[in-house]
Amino acid sequence: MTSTGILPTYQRFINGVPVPFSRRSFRAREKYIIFSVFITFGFICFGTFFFLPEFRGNSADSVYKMYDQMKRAGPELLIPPPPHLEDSREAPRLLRHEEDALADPHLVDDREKLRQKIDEDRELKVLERPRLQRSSSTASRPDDNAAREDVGDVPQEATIVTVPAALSKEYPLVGGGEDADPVARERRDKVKEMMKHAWDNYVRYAWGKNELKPISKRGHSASIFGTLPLAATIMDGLDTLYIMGMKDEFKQARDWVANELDLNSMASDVSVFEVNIRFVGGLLACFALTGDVMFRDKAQQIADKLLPAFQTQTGIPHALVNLKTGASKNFGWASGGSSILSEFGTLHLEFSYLSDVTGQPIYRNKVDHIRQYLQGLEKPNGLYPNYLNPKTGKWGQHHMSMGALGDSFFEYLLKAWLQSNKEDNEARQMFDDAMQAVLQHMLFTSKGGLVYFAELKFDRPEHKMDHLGCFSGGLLGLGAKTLKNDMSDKYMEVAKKITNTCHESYDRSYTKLGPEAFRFTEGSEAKALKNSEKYYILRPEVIESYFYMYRLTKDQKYRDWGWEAVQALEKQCRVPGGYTGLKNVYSEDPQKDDVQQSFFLAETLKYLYLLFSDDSLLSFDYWVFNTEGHPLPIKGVNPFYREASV
Ligand code: DMJ
Repeated sequence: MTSTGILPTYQRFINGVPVPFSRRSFRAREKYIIFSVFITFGFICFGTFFFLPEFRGNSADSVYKMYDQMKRAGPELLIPPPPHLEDSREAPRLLRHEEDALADPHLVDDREKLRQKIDEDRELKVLERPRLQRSSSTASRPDDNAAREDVGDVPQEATIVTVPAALSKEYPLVGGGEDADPVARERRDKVKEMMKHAWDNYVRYAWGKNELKPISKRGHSASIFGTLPLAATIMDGLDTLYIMGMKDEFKQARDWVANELDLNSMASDVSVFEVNIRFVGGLLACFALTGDVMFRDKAQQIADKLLPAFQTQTGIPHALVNLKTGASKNFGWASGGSSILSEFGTLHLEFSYLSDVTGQPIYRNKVDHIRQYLQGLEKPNGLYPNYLNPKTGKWGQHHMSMGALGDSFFEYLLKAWLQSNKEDNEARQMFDDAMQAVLQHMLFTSKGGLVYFAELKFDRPEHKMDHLGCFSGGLLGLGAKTLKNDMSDKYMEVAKKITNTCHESYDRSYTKLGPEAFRFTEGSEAKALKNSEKYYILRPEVIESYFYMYRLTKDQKYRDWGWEAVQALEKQCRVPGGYTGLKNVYSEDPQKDDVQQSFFLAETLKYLYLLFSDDSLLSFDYWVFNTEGHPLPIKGVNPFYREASV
């Protein structure tokens, strides 16, 4: 017997001579085997249906249920949605047959009503354009004139008026900022073109979804947004579009928020912190910039959905909340059910501002309570651990970090003081005290002379710095420039050195983009060692520090470093469908992660644009940026604050 195929074949002999194998049909035994295989296969395929849970019940409804679930999951799971970039910008139009039907004299009334309805829908409620008043404290600021020019000559009192959409061009202009240097202007134009590329592709392939997969050309959602498409990229991108003067794109995004953002469909666990900094922060920034009360109202509706997370024994909020049921909980991995410092400590700017623009104290009360709770706790060596148990009110593991899990808590102490026009002295004091401890226990200098913040794990330093921690250069610079005290010189010195180290982490990679975390060991400095730390996901923190440090020092090198980053982003991360992160910044041909993060539009591109603008655009004298790069006005000096009259 020889076996040359799937089925056994038999060599036949006639008189001992092998007969060439030339028959055309199967013999009976082979037919039997083939038949059995087909029967078995058919039985398995068909029979499986009876074991599927959806088919166990006898109702035909279950088929529809399944179809419905697939629809909700999003058809682009199977097929990418068709492009609708152009036509979605059009105003609603009647179809031809609708026009014809309405031509019937009996339907003239209906037609009128329909037109009226369309017109009403297109009306916007905006606050009138505010005028910057020169207070004695700001009278001599060099950029005062530029800021006054931006907002024009308008009534001082901000009152609510209703104006037709046609006048929406009358949103107060917060734009301009063209630098005197032609090179900076050219570079800024390039950044705007990058924003257009990122945005247009999001619109084309992932409109309404949280983020874009620029290579697969479809929507993407990280677990922080729960399972539903909440359009994180729209929320995060809106104010960048506005600042860059991309009016059509802004209008389209604004209309999506007004008409499509469906809070009642949000039956999903989301991160309180992420929803606050991206959604509430993004919408409040747009309210401040435009006066369009729709933004304020949406921000309030979303913040209201976060409030149940604060119902814990201590009032320290949980990390996750279900937007429909209000059930809240913490991440299982966080030190015995603890809440995380950088999360519950990064609500203050948005919640305080929301109280002021709505006249509802509840939001500020919540964050003031967190502040008071922290004030009452003993801090080990003056340091704040990353974990706090909301049930027992005790610190969890004593891990401290200026990067992940700690970072923006420190940022919001300084910025709460700035947002209050330097009246919230408690916040400034807490910032200075915390920084003193951090500088004393967590600041190190490598053998090669690089300064960095290490992490502490039960008093033992781990000589590793996160990309996330690189925001601290800009933060310390801001701390140094906004108050002259006995810490300010040290702050500025460290700010420069940290920003330099973070630049080194970029410069020491093949791609000229920095890793997620870098270490300082005997043989290697400012480089990632573990494979799991070598990725770059379009994060902003290093560029954020370049922006702050350029504004604060006017040292040209920060602009040059920013331009290096632009070139690296273009070379390594730009693809025809948008911008992607990289899996290994040290690789000559890095694999791409196929995600365009929403913070790339909110922060990375915004900070680059501002880096190449002059100081009049979102001046530090009038604006403070939340941790997601959304500008919020400073109380008392910036008439865009738009406080509710109570
Ligand atoms: C952003 O969402 C915010 O900056 C946040 O504070 C932490 N990091 C991401 C971007 O890296």
